[in-house]
Amino acid sequence: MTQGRWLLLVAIGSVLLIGGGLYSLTAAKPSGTDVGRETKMSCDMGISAAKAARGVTSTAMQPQAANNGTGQPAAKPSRPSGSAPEGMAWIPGGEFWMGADEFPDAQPWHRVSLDGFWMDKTEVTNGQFAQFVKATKYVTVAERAPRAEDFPGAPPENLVAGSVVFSPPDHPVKLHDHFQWWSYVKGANWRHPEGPQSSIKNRGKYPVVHIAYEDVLAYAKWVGKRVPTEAEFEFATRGGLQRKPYAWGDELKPGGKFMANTFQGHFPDKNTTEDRYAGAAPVGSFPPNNYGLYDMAGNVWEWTSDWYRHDYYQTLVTQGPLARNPQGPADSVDPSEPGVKKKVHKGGSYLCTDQYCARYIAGGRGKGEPDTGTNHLGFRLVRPPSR
Ligand SMILES: [Ca+2]
Repeated sequence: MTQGRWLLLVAIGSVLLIGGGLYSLTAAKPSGTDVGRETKMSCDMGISAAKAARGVTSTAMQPQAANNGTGQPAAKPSRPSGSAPEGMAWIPGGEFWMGADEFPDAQPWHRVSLDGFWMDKTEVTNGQFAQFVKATKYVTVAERAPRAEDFPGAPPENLVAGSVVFSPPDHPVKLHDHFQWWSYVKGANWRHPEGPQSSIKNRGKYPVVHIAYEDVLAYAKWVGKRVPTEAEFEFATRGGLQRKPYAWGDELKPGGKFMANTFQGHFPDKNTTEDRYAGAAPVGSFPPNNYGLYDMAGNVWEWTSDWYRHDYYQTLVTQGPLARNPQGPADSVDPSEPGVKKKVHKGGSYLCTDQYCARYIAGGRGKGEPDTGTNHLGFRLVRPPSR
């Protein structure tokens, strides 16, 4: 078990509201959400503040040129013959610029070369996950009661199955304390995304949420696919565009059109839902990118297989001008929560706004503990070509 889930369950000051089945963690230590844990990162202040805080790292470490000095060709981009696996798109591989101007942990920009792969066109849906559970009787992490021996010091009343749910205040709040809008809800899991009273009835086409990393691995094994690396996810997001801020180009809303499910209004208290969705949307509700992939930006965050280190890109550029099929660092470091191991999340969610998070930007990076799902985190998978 990771320290973060332990922190969540032993948090002094947790309040159990039996009637609502709600654990308020207002006075708790950081835990449980990828957005929430980012309060010490400048990128969480919104785009303008993030750019202002970018400082000295952005220009000094830029690689000099594409594919400079390697003398080796890029990965072969040819599409395998035969029909595509159901629901998957061919991502041709090749070289691209990876990074972002807006976030210190996404710098410097660096060149990456990838082999081609198949990728799910959409986030994995409730309907797809239900098939897996029906076939295997799998029980997700959020559905299991935490064991006392895994969480020494946790009050017994806190050892209940549940997950982290966005529970916004009804008034404006300062953005430094994410427990003002995140709560640990007893009985929240993929079948009950907002808690025991909610369900996924008529939400078969919505992305499955409250999925921990081991749940992703179990589904992947069953379906014969694997989790994308961070580089694969970002390459696929960009759809062949080079160094653009968004998966579709230069503007967040070209011609006034919403291209992704994000948050409009005043975060977190007033969601004006100009893009029609306050929460998750059915997969494929917004236009696909150049590779035919939907919701690579927004809707729900998605797991990748990489461990998160804030300085990983800085390390990569010291190892050569071109990173080939990078798999992420060997360990995890997040300065905002030292000692807590996290995986990289990509794509941002329906809660990302230019006031906070903003990681629907193609090079943005999120992060979260492997044992922690939320109601704005899901996944999709990839498959190498069969040769
Ligand atoms: Ca997504």
